[in-house]
Amino acid sequence: MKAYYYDNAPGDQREDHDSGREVSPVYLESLGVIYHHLPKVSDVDTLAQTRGYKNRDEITVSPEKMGAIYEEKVKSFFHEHLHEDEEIRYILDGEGFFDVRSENDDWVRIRLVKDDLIILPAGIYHRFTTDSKNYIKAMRLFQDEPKWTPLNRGPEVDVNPHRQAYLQTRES
Ligand code: KMT
Ligand code: NI
Repeated sequence: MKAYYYDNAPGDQREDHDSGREVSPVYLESLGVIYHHLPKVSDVDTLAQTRGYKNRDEITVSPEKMGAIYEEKVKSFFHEHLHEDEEIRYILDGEGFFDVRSENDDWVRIRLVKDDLIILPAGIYHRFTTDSKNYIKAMRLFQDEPKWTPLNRGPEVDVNPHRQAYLQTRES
């Protein structure tokens, strides 16, 4: 894992876009974003159990797996959105970027590689992309009835109760 401010330069979303300003795991925690490096899947099982996660699946995001829809999918993952539940991703292979909004509404880019696990809190605005290698395999963990609908950023979603609850937690 490496986290840094996104440079906002034009160019493909899959490039590094590293501004050179690093972001620490402690700062990520202040945003409610939790990171673990877990080489043992049994540790993922424990974390899932502790947080009440009962289901999981695996997704491979690559042109080989997705074919013609790959480019479209990558673009759709990159639309800024939030969820009403937390989002847990465990990287099984390859690498990719999760971008999350900082307190000042800047993008913080989190580069995840194999064995990295990230927990994004409900209500945080974020987006995802593969990197220039165009390959990531990830485990997605689900609670009982997750509401996975991505809610795209906009005036209505800004006042969503889960968004408001997130902002309150972040302030405290
Ligand atoms: C997400 O939440 O955008 C995804 O699930 C993308 C694929 S998982 C690395
Ligand atoms: Ni998401």
